[in-house]
Amino acid sequence: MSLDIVQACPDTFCRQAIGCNQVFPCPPIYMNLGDTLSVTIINNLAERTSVHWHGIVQTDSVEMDGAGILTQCEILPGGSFTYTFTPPDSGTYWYHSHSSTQYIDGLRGSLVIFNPANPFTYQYQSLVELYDWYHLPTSILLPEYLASLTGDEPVPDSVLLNAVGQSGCTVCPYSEIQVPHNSVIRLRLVNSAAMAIISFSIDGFQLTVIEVDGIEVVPTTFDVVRLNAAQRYSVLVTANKDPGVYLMRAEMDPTIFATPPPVTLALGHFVIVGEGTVVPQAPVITPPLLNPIVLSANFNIPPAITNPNAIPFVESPTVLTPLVPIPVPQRTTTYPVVLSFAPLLARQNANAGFLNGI
Ligand SMILES: [Cu+2]
Repeated sequence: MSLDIVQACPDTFCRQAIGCNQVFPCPPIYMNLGDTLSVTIINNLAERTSVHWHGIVQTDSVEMDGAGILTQCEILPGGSFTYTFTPPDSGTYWYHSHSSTQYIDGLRGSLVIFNPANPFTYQYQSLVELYDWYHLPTSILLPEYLASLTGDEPVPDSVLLNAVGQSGCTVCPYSEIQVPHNSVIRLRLVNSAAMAIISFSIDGFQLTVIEVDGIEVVPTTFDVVRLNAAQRYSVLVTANKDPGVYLMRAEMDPTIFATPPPVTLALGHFVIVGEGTVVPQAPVITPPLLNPIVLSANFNIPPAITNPNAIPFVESPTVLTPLVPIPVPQRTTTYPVVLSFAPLLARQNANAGFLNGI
């Protein structure tokens, strides 16, 4: 797979971006559990690179993890490197540059590992790739960010749903997923954003979560699934409404940015196709839900610690349960580990802190 600078206009604004094999966006990779993945990266960029396989357990193949500088020397401009590994788990993953800010410029894609013993029932599947999109390249954004005194991260210009968004357009493009009437489709949601928290929903349909970051879970139904950057969920959707066009929504949470992004919503078309029926072109208008059931990762902030000898371990409660629970290993040996944390400080706008004084 070659890495190339290409023209990209995913939300109708055109800019230079990183593509793969001369194409933006970079392609998804599909494989079966048990297969060996072998990808040769040919670096046609003018800078060093590396490609990380996000979420893949690399127990016996650490040198293939793709964390530039940490697990390998970066791939020089004009150079190449072959990643070869056999993932131990099925599920929905993604790959991205692990060098500088290249993935925000486009070096990202999805990695799907099919489970031959799939326990769920569905007839179709599709990826739903979600990420924030910047109209300026990070070669401009990063120096600006590091030079600013506010520490505010760059604000994205729009959000993309399967590499299509709507920004300042009157005739806008929409991504499309087609599904036959009355069938069940598995949507593999991937948030490969730089920063954005993105909520996904389909007007008038419920989403039944069956996978979280490669772990199959007991099917649980929601109206909206909210993904933090790098999270993945698989959801089942039953196409049991009349053939027609329904709206998929990818909505960025504007509150994490210093100023709200100019565009926070990307729409896509979820098209139910009936045999012998002509699908109406206009999207079906569905009234918004008053109390949508939202799945959201829960980040609990531990209570203030007053007794240094009694540090509470706070687990995040979750409404999801693994399909095959893996018991916590029995404790056989106790290793005391002392960790001390010093407050964060701003250094060249990179958030920094001290762990055990380092
Ligand atoms: Cu990653």
